[in-house]
Amino acid sequence: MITGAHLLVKTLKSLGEHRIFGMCGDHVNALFEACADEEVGIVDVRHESAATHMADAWTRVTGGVGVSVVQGGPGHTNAITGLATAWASGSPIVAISGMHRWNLKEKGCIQEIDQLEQVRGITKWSRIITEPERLGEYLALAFREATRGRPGPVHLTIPVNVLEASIDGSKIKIPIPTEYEKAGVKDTLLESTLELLQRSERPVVIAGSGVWWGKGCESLQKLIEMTEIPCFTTGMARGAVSDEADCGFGYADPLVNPVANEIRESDAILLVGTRMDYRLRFGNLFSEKAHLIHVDIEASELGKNRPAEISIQADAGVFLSQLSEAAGKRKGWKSKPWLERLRRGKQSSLEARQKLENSRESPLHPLTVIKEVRETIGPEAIWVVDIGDFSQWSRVSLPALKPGRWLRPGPFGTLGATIPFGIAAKIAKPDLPVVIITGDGAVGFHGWELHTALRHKAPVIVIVGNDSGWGMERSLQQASYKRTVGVDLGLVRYDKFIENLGGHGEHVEKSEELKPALQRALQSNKASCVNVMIQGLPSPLTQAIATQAKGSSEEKK
Ligand SMILES: Cc1ncc(C[n+]2csc(CCOP(=O)(O)OP(=O)(O)O)c2C)c(N)n1
Ligand SMILES: [Mg+2]
Repeated sequence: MITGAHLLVKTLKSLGEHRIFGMCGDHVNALFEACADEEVGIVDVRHESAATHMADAWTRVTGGVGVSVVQGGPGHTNAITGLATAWASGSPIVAISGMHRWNLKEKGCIQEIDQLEQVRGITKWSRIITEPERLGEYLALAFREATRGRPGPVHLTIPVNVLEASIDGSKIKIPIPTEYEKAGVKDTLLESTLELLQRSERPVVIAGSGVWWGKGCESLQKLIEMTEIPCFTTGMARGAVSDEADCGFGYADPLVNPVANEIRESDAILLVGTRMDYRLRFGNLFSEKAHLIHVDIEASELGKNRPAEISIQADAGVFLSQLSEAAGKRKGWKSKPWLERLRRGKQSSLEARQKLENSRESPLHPLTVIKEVRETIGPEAIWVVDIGDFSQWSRVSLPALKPGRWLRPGPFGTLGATIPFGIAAKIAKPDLPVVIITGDGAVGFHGWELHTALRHKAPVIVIVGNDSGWGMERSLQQASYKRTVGVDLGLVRYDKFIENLGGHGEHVEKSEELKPALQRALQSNKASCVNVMIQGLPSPLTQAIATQAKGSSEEKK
């Protein structure tokens, strides 16, 4: 005889996951017990939203499926922001919430809420499991639903009596993962795509998260090296082609990457694995005359906001593998004068920011901080970059060099998600430095998870750009209303906060203090916080938004 919880955990292992992110609670304690018996690791957090954020980052970094486990009722509602963040980014996670005993349903017991109703708009699929014998079957279904088609979060609510129930384990088959072949694209579509790109004078490729989820990064690199078509990246495809590669031109966003202004001049654009949403200005980032080829796993995304000339419903990885092979059979690829023009643009934007990067002012210019961090930590780092202005400056000057090493909260714009993101990334990749770039406002959301980082020996380095306030909103308020309200935080020593928890703290006011402080933080091998006093300057992105109409906050990323 085994418990329902044991069946669930045995299935989890069979599906390839050996770790969960969560918080204890009487609804899920049986599940924690089963994890201990089955040697499944538990990253126990200080707030349930951190559990879903960690599951999200785990998924992004490992390519697996992150699993969170939380108490029903308030544990469940606390986890929702992490779920919504994963939903907007298309991260496949399985979020499990406990629940009171099933036979108390609708009697008015403590922590009762319609949990499925709460997550309906932010999950691909959600179920309550009431039969303990079916727990394994439902977990396997949840994994499938999370990963098939466009990936995304799914949810399971499990009443405590179902987890605690005794069942005859010998009668139950533990599910195993299902491997399947993904459908390919017709040769004629590949040929017309290549024809269009080869005929054009100013082609570009814009790669988005679908390339990462579809495991298409290598094929993309091959395609770009062979064809010498300039490539821009966004979302989880950052680094799929290095920003420093000959044909890699960085962020597909002119507000953080001046070379991306050239995208408007392109006459043929291959959009692969990315939606035509606000990041691509709903399709207005391109000239009206440009020929568009749009490839997405979700047919409903094709033609949304702007019709493409060729629309292909396909997994980005399958498509790129076929396309790079077909491109290799074609003769006549040669670099176009356009490529040189973009290279000059890349060089001049590097030069344009050098003066600020080398400034010795105090408080420090954000670009000075980022340059020092970039050079001291080195090219192997996983960068985890938040939402506020200090983070937006980092988007300008931190290059993405390898796939899977650049994490952001994504289109939900969840300020503060980066601390749980970074901790999960460090647990997933303990040999790589993980650096969290965040603001003094953002650090307040999940700062207590640094305690989790310390307990779980995940030595992340948190760089707090401290401008004593909610800087981005301060600048936007000033621009729109000519005064500021509710944006000042005063000086808080976040380095002392982490020291109090047992971690390593550094406080930096002058540029020459920064490098040694970063080195000490690295060497401490503990979760650390470098509190750097910076000038609260609007980033180029915020400057651009400030010149637009009030409330255009959808531009913020
Ligand atoms: C959860 C959440 N709350 C509020 C916001 C709105 N918001 C965006 S940037 C910002 C200010 C960030 O301040 P800080 O983290 O100190 O960074 P700074 O801009 O000062 O560098 C706020 C409040 C948001 N994006 N997400
Ligand atoms: Mg701030």
